[in-house]
Amino acid sequence: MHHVIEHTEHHVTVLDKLTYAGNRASLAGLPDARLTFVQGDIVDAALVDELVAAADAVVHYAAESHNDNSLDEPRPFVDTNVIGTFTLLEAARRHGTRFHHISTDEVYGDLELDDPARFTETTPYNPSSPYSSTKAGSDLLVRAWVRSFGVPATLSNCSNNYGPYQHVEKFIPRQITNVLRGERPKLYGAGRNVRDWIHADDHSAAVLTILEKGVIGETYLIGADGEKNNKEVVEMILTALGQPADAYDHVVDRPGHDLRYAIDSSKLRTELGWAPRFSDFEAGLAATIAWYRDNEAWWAPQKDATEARYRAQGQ
Ligand code: TDX
Repeated sequence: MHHVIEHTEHHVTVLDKLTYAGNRASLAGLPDARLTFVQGDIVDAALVDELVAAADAVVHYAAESHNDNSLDEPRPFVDTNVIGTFTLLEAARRHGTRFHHISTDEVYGDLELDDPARFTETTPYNPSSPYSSTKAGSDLLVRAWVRSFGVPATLSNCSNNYGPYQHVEKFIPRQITNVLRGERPKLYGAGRNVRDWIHADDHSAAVLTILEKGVIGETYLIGADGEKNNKEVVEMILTALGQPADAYDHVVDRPGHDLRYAIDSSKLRTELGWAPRFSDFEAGLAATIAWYRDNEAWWAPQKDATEARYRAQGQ
């Protein structure tokens, strides 16, 4: 959103349900003339139809996205991620609207820690969690709507995002805000799991590139060669905030916890000419820490409820 407003002339209509994860304050400061905000649900077919009828393109970011929540209560994931995507696709089909579907590398399952392989666009789907299985299902719906109905859609599957405005349930902002509040970071299991980190601005730039230059029906993997294990990341956060690098707790592991994700984004780089701007993870992390330090009013209202939910799960 911020990226599109800053880098294009487009008018943007945001459709957001404002669940626990939504925050109207994330749009504060953006120019009113460029932005329309609609509170609503992507499974509301009448509302979706009205909005899609008036749009040149739909970029479908809306999802229930947190694995831990999907293990606790899967139903909203099926409703929003599967039925919601279906509802948007049907509207795009009726109006012939350009559609871009945002998805995740988790649809490919996980890799062994010592496997040199990375995910590519041809890796077989093998999702592990209720969350990733609903995202995999939504991807397949998009592919079928391209093939069967000619919906002009592209897809992208991105690795783990970090940066400003990320809900404090996610790994990096949870640990930053814990330390800022004098709490110890919480590492699931031994902390050896590897995630492939990309700055959210790089993800946004990639999506815009695909929207402008992507080939209809194609999938593009988005990643910035940012593999790190969780223990390394926690140690970097603690060090950056002036704490001993080992001042964290190990907590109960996530059931079915995917070991490693890693993206090969060659197709996007060579065919569409995209490249990440945040290649220095430590610098991007430092800027993210500074943002959370300066924006406590944005995250404080979410923090207690998030930690209460984690405590109930022993995490
Ligand atoms: O407190 C924590 N401690 C911890 O060790 C939390 C919240 C997480 N973790 C671990 C679990 C993962 O190995 O950190 C890693 C990252 O966890 P999440 O932030 O929950 O992300 P992940 O499960 O990898 O999924 C994220 O990236 C892919 C997003 O939530 C998904 O929506 C996206 O599709």
